[in-house]
Amino acid sequence: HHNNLRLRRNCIPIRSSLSQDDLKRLAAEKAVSSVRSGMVLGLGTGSTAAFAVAKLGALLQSGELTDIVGIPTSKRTEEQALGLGIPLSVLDDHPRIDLAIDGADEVDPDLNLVKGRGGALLREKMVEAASKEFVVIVDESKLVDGLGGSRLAMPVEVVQFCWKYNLIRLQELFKDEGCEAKLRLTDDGKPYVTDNFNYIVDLYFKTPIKDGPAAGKEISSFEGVVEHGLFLNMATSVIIAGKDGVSVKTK
Ligand code: ABF
Repeated sequence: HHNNLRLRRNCIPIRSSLSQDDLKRLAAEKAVSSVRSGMVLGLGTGSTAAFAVAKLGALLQSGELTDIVGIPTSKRTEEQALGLGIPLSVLDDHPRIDLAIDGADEVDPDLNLVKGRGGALLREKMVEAASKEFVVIVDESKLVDGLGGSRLAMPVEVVQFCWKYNLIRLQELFKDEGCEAKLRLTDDGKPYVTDNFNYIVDLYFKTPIKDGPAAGKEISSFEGVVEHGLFLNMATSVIIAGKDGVSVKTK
């Protein structure tokens, strides 16, 4: 009986047995394969980026890569990288980054992104804007026709002071898109606090955002808004892992 089971399992084609985590790892490792010794690297946040950081750590450990400096985009990533012995620094000391690798929540056909469901949008945007190359790694579930189209959160980081005032203004700004704005909470019902000690207002759209650049500008113009999750015109390429293989889209 036992043998039979094993036999059957071996017969399943590898492709169909790939889990979402396998896909994230495939995309991550493809991105890391373009890292060269001596590079300054932006290290992303989230479960997909964590696979990239893990692979980087392994390549440093085996000596296949040397002389790498990582610029983490969150405290979480900093901890992971420190645990793997990856040398770290900050933008202040490395204002020019060679390559940043990070995940995303949504990718549209023009490689514009929604990011920040993981809460690290501000540091991610600063680091990725400072990178010569910004490679996004996703499994195919992140692809959308229009930003906001996944019906999942589009985050806006706001200062704690009068956060509700900004929540109402944001909801009003996107009333044509049927926007519902909510303060992000932790599992125990307290406001989620970012690495920069701010709150996050999550925007949920009924229809995709019509004009991304205009929306980004308007959100940023609100006093007390620190950053938003629209990453427009920033990705230089997107690596997409799907059941049928890994593909690369470049601008
Ligand atoms: C970061 O991690 C964020 O910008 C994005 O919100 C999230 C994606 O996480 P995961 O890879 O776990 O889906 O890239």
